[in-house]
Amino acid sequence: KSRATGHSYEKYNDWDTIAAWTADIAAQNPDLVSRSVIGNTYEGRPMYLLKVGKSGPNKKAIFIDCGFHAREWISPAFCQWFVKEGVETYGKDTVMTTLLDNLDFYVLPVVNIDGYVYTWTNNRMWRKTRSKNANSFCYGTDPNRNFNAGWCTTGASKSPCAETYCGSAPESEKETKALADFIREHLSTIKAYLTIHSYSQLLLFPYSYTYSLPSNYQELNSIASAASKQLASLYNTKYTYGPGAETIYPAAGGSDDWAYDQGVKYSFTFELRDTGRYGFLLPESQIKPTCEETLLAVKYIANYVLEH
Ligand code: ING
Ligand code: ZN
Repeated sequence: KSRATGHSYEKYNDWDTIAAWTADIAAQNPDLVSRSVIGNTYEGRPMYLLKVGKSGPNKKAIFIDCGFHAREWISPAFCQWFVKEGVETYGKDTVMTTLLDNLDFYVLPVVNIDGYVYTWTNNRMWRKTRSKNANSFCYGTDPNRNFNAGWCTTGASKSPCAETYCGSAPESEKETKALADFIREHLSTIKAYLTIHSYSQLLLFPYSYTYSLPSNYQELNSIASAASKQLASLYNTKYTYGPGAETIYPAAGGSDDWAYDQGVKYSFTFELRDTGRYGFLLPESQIKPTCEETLLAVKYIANYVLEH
C-alpha cells in the first residue's frame, strides 16, 4: 500500500517525496527493485540508487542518472517514470519484460539533491551543487564540469561564481565522486551510461571536451538516429543528435565523456523538452508526454545494448 506522501508521476515531487518513493517502490516490488545508498551529498543527504531488474546470473547493466542540474525538474521526473514503467509493464509489455529479465538498470533519481532542494526552497533557477567554495562568497560547482574528462580545458570556468564552475579538482564534489566510484566499481557489468538533462531536445554522445570523434562514432550516430526516430514516433517531438562539442557546445568535465573514456562505449546525454518556450519551467502537463516519448528512446538503446 502506498503511503500518503503525495507522490505523483505527473507532478514534480520535492526531495522528501522522492526519497520516500524510493523506499516504497522497492518495498512494493522486491522481486524487481532494490534500493541502496551510494554516498551522501555535501549537506548530508543519502544518495539513493534503485536497481531495477529480475535477478539472474551475469547480467549486463545500464546506468541512468537524473537531476545533475538542480533546475532541470523534468529530469528526475523521467527517472521516476522509468522505474514506474518497469514495475507496471513487466510481464505485460514484451520488450520491457525482455529488458528486465536480461539487464539491470541502475537508476539514480537525483544526483544533485542539495541543489534540487534549493530550487524548491530558495532559487528555482539554481544549477550547481551547494558546496562551499574556498575564498569566495559563491556556492556550488557544476557537477557536469567536474568529471575527469579534459577537466576545465574548455566550456568551463575556474571562477567559483560561474554557472559552469568546474570545481577545485575533478570529483571535488561528494556527489560526482560517489557516482564515479560506483561506475568504476561496476565497470565489468555497465555497458551503457545515460544521463538525463533538459532542455533543448538533443541526444548527445561523446565527445564534448574535444572535437575528436569517438572510436565507435558511426555506431553511436546510428543508435542516436534510430532512438530519436523512436522518440518522435509518439508526438512528433524533434530531436537533434550528434557529438556534444559540435551539436551543443564544447564543454569539458561532463559525465558522458568520462564514462565513455572509462570504457562504457554506449554513453549518451539526453536534453529533454522543450526548445525554450518554457525551458526549465516545463509545465506539469508535459511530464507524461515527455516521459512517454523519452521512454521509447531509452528502450531502443537498452535493447540495442542487450543485443550487442
Ligand atoms: N546541458 C549540458 C551541460 O552540462 C553537456 C550539455 C552535455 C555538456 C554533455 C557537456 C557534456 O551544459 C545542460 N542543459 O545542462
Ligand atoms: Zn543539465
